[in-house]
Amino acid sequence: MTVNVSDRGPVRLIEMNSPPVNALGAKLRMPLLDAIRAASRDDSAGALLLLSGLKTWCAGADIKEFGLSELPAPEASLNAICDALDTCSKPVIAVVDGVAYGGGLELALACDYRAVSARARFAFPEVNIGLLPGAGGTQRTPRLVGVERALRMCLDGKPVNAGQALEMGLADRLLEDGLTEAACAFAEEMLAAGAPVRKISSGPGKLPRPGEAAEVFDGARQLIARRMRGRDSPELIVQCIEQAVACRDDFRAGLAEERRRFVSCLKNPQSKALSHVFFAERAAARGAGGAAARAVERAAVIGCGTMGGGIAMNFAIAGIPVTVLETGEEALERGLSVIRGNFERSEKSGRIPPGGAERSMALITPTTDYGALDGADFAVEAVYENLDLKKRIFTRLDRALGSDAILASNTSYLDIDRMAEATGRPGQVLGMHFFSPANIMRLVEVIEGRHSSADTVATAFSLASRMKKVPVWSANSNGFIGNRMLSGYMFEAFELLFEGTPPESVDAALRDFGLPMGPFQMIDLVGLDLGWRARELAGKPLEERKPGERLGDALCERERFGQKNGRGIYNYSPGSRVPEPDPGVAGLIEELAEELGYKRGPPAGAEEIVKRCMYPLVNVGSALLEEGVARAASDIDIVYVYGYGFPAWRGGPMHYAEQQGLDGVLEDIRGFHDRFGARWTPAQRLVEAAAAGRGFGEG
Ligand code: 3H9
Repeated sequence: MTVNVSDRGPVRLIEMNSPPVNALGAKLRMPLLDAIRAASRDDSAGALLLLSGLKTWCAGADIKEFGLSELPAPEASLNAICDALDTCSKPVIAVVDGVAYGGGLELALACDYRAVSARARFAFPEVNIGLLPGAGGTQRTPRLVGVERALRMCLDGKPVNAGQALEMGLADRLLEDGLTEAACAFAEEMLAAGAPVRKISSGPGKLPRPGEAAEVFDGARQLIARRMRGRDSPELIVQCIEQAVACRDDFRAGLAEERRRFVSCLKNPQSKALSHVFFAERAAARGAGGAAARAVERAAVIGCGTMGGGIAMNFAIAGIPVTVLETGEEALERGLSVIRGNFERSEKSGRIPPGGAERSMALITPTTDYGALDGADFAVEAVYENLDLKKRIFTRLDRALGSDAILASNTSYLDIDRMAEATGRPGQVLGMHFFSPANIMRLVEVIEGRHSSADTVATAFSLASRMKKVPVWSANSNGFIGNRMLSGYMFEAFELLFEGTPPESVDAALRDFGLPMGPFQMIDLVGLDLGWRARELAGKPLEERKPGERLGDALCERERFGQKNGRGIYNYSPGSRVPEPDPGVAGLIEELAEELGYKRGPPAGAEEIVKRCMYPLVNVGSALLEEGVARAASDIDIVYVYGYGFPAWRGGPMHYAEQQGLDGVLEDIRGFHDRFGARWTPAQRLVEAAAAGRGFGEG
């Protein structure tokens, strides 16, 4: 039974029971509505309690239903349930234990009172899937907690805890353990006191008069422009709350305005893309298969540079003691002071709780001695990209660590099998590719080598989840998923440059597409000198250097290293990150283009720039599927959204291509093939998917 009904004297208990999270799909909505209506009519029921039999109170509307072509019939909709609660003449108490998100929170708001456990969490995460609260959330919340808080909750989608909910008036009472008993006692107390029904919809509550909150709405719009560029639903959320104010004395009129905008969000491709990302993330996390993960109680990280330090922070944040090894005291001290600074900043900004920086630092033990790593059951190597060095480290780790320990490399492209073969435990070796800054970026590519055992892979997945990362499976192949795709993207961006399109035009077109920054801003941020020094160190012959690398060399030879010294592809005024085009660089590009034999032409338009830079992602992504390097197109989308800043509201490159229509994408790729040659040869997987008139499928 998805809804259980029972009585405690005059109190009617209605318990939702639809695993895993009480999503309000038709199979929960119908019996819930029946139970509420029956209790409303039944004279023996004095008060109603709305509870959950699961650890989640209610995750809101069933997102899967939004993919269906038909919207739920109005008589069985969530709005109908909220309406039934709203018109019930008896006090209804939502007893919230666990999360009440989205439609779940709207359900609670349609009740008269909200009694909560300490585990209660409230949020409107609709914005994360391109929607807005569509069952009265934008109308009831500002009446209950005011416009400013309502805007914040609906726009940031972040949960508020029980204490905050009580403080702001979203919840009325904190219940002790033994929740059902405590809730029944609360209901009886209310009945004895003759507590009234108290519908949020019945008056304006904390709504300001029209015009009074203009500044708050302006502030919200400024926030949207800064942080949510490209997304459509945030502006509609603001409009809904403005309508709540405009229709202050007419709740139903405001509700109708909300409904109209909710339906327009549902039809917007952004909500499909963001829902795709929601489910793709969860599907990717299942990529380990069915093997049981091993316990990880102590960890080791080799290297305390930018990546090693960030990875050590991840272990500490997950509560796992970690020993960090460096070659010398000085490097160790430098690395630790960066970690300390990062933790302190996180604490200051509220990303970790007070005292968290000190607690996390206490979990990190520095060492320069491999002997001190004994006892670690998981080690991550994070030194610079040199296969011989990495192999030597794996051999030393193999000797230093217990025979059960798992050894991972944070390499971004090197061969995991070669490292595995440098140990006596190749089955317990794999790749865990974190993204910089490793303590912030959520993506981790988990690289299964030829020898990696199933439980080794499962352990890496489980560890990534403990670190609150998003793990994605990849086979062991040069550049894995993300960097293999990135190289196609970067190559094309440089081609555009040499053909005559200025860097600022390429960057602007891709920013307008939704990327946080264009490729040339990114190179300046990372630093041109990194690649240059690596090429020089390796003695890479000139004729093997790609055109983009040749430009990097030329810029570095002129001491243009990027943002770090205020001069790269762009110039930067002191203390500014705003790129300013440099005529000298334009001249350098032109000279080099001539030397390399490019035919210069007029600058490409935004549409061509986007296609030239995005379609290599789609084509290489298709090849990765064909080769089995990636298992699912949705995994590729997750890599690009979480690792490379691809706009989530476009769903990732593969989803984007599907939305554009694969046959059209293929036609453009064939056109580029005619113009630019072999690098644009369409991947067979793309040709097949386009011919079949379907998407890339599940893998
Ligand atoms: C809405 O409410 C619109 C209304 O305003 C208006 C309507 C008219 N639907 O995350 P987990 C699945 S929009 C369908 O791994 P956790 C999830 O896919 C909705 N399925 O667990 C997974 O399935 P699987 C607004 C859902 O404990 C399983 O449940 N609400 C939904 O880490 C477990 O999920 C949201 O956006 C759903 N709503 O976290 C809430 N939610 O096992 C989104 C979950 O097959 N959900 N599933 O992979 C969440 O934030 C988290 O899932 C939650 C649990 C915190 C609830």
